[in-house]
Amino acid sequence: MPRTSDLYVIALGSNVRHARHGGPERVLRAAVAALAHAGLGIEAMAPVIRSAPLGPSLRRYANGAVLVRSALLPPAMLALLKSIEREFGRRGGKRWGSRVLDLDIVLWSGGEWRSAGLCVPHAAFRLRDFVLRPIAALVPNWRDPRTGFSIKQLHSRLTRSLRAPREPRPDA
Ligand code: A4P
Ligand code: MG
Repeated sequence: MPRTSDLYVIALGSNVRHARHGGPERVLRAAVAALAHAGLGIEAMAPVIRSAPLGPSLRRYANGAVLVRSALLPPAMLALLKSIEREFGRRGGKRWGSRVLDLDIVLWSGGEWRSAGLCVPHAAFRLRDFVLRPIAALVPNWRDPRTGFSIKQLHSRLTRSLRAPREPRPDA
């Protein structure tokens, strides 16, 4: 059967101003326009959130997510996302360093995909509030093919574990 319309959830992140588009939130909006211009069908966009940086960067991020429709298979989708990151001036650099635009494939309606340099669902998305929060607003009932939990369940489990008081150390 020809693939005519797979769905993808793409996460967007930015913590650097773009000379033309402006601050991180505007970068995300311009990136969604670029995804549409590249031929992806934009089904829905999650509200953009601001989040504290995970990792060495000091600047706060704007994070968001979009649900898109496309006939591309995951490797072709990744190549397209990388070309849009480059269009926005992102250069290969320090892992987790500040970036004008980061586009990650989080979920794909085909389920799981693994090939050189590509892992779908995204390897770390279950542990990141800045990824799960926008996605929970977008596709709360989408099931993670690996764990069977819905996005809403994954997000509330993460929120609970982040809030849970630490166990006292035995020697404390
Ligand atoms: N790759 C493998 N699977 C995927 C996938 N599903 N989607 C490979 C996209 N890429 C995937 O990514 C490195 C390589 O991962 C890609 O070349 C691709 O082959 P990258 O975007 O070039 O580098 P990176 O983003 O620095 O690494 P990584 O591991 O993707 O970092 P993350 O997970 O994107 O984290 N704090 C806040 N608050 N908000 C953020 O958005 N982002 C990061 C980066 C750190 N801290 C943050 C945020
Ligand atoms: Mg990335």
